[in-house]
Amino acid sequence: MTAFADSSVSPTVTTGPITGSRKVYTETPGGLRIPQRRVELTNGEHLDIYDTSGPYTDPETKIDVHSGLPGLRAPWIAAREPVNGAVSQLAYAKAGIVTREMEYVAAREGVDVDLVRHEVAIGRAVIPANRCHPETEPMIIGKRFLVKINGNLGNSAVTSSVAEEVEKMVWATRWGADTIMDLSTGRRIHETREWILRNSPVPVGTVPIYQALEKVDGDPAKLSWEVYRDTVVEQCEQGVDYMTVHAGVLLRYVPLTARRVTGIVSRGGSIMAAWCLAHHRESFLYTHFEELCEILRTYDVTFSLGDGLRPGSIADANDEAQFAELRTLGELTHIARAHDVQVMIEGPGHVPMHKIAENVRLEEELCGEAPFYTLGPLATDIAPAYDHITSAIGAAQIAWHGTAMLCYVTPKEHLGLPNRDDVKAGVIAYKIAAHSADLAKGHPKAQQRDDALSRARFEFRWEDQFNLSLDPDTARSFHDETLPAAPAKTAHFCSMCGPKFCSMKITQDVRKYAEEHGLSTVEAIEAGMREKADEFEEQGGRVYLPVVNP
Ligand code: IRN
Ligand code: FE2
Repeated sequence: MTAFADSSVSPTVTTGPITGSRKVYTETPGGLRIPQRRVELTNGEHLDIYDTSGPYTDPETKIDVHSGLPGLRAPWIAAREPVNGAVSQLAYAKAGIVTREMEYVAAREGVDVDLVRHEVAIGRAVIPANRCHPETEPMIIGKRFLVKINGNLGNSAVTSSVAEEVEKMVWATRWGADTIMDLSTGRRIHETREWILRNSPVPVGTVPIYQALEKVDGDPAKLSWEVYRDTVVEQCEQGVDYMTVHAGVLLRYVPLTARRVTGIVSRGGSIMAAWCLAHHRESFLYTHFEELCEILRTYDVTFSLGDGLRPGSIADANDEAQFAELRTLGELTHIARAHDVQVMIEGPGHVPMHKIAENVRLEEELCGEAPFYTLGPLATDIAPAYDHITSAIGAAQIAWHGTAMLCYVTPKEHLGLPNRDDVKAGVIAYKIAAHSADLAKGHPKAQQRDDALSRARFEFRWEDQFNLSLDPDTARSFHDETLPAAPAKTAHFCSMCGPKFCSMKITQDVRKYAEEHGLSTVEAIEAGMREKADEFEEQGGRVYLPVVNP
C-alpha cells in the first residue's frame, strides 16, 4: 500500500482486452517494449493499432489500484545527468541528446528518432513527462505526429467521488485518450489527483488555480502568488505532467470582453480577471512568470498556456480580446523556452468554420509554432446535448490545419458533469476528429486502418469490420439489433438495404460476372447493363409494375 491508498476509497476499474483485439508489445532494438493493440482478422492478416490503454487491457498484468502502476520510466530518469543545469526533454533535445522517452515515442509513432529530437528541440513538439510521474508510457504532442486527444475528468463540489474519477480515467484511456486532465474542484482534490496519477498510463494535466482557489475558500480576491506557488509545487511533486496557466489574462485586456455576447467563459480566466480587477494590479501569473518557469523546469512539467479569454460563443470568435491574449502567450512562450521549459498553447472554444484557419495561422506565427491545443472548437452554438458533435466538426478542421492536440468535449458540455458514458462518447467523437485530420495530413500509418476496415466491409467480413472500428461493441450491437443470427455475420448484406439492394453485393456480382466472361470491369458493367435493360424491356418496360396481389 502506498501513501495515497485510503481504505475508504475502493475504485473498481475496467480491465481486460477491448473486444476483438489483444495487447501486444513490440520490442525495439534498444530494448523498449512498445504497447499496441492487435486486431486479428478472419482472413489471416492482422493490424496493430496505437494504444493508450496501458496495462489495463493486458490480461498478463495484475492490476492493483492500491499500489498503482509500475514506474516504467524510473530507471531512465535515475540514470540521467542534468544538461546545462536542466533535466527537461527540451534541454536534452537542444543539447543533441536522445532520451529514452524520445526513442519510445519514435517507435510508437513509427518515425525516425531524429525527427522527434529535432521537433522537441525547436519547441514544435512536447513530451509531457514529469520526473515525479514515472508511471507514464511516453507520448509526443506536435503537428508532425499523430493528432492527440485529451479527456477532461474531475469532480465538482456538487457531484462525483474519487472512485468514479479513477474509473473515468481508465475508461477514457481505454477508448483512446492520449492524456487526461484532472479538473477537480470539489472535495479531496489532492487525494483524487494522487489516485489518478499513480494509476494513469498517460500524462496528466491540471489547472492549479482551481486548487489554489479552494485553499482561499473560493474567493478570487484572496488569491496570492504565494498560495499559487505552493499549490504548483505540491502538484509538481505529485507528478502532474502539464499545467494550464492563464498567464495571458492581463488587466488591460479585461475591458475588451465587456461587449462580448458571452464575456469570459474560461473558469481560470474569470478567476484571474476577478483578481486583477479586485486589486487593480497586473496578474501575479504574469509578473511571477519567470519564477514559475524555474519551478516547472526542475520537474520537467510542461506549460499549457491557458486561453482565459477564448471566445465562448460564435459571435465572439477571433475578437480583439482573444488575439490580444494570444500575443501575450507568444511572449511568454519565448521566456519559457529560454528556461528550457516545454510549452503548448491552448486555443478556442467556439469558432465558426470560416474563422478556424486564422486561429492556427496566428498561433503559429505568434507562439513560434508551439503545439496548439484546442478545446473543440464548436462550429455552432445551437446543439446543447450534442456538443461532442458540434465541437468534433471544428476539431477535425483545426487539427487538419495543424493543431496538435484536441481537448474533447462531451455531450454534457454546458449542461452538467460528464458521467462514464459521456466520457466514452467524447473520446470516440474526438478519435474520429483526430484520425480524420491524420488522414488528411497524410500521416503514413493513418490510412492503413481505413483500408483494412474498408476491405473488411466490402468483403462482408462483419467481425473484422466491427473489430477494426473505434467502438467494436457498439458497431456489433447495432448490427445485431436487426440481424442477430450467427449466419448474418457472413451474409452479403445488412438490414439497411436488405439482400437485393446492397451496393457492395451488386459491385461484387459485377466483378464476378466480368471474371466469368473474361471482361474488364468497365466492359462488364456495360454488358451487365445491357442484359438488365433487355430484361427490363422484356418485362414490359414499366417502372411501376401493376400490383398482382392487392
Ligand atoms: C484546452 C484548450 N483550451 C482550453 N482547454 C482546456 O480547458 C484546458 O486544457 C483545461 O482542461 C480546461 C481549462 O478550462 P478553463 O479554466 O480555461 O475554463
Ligand atoms: Fe462553451
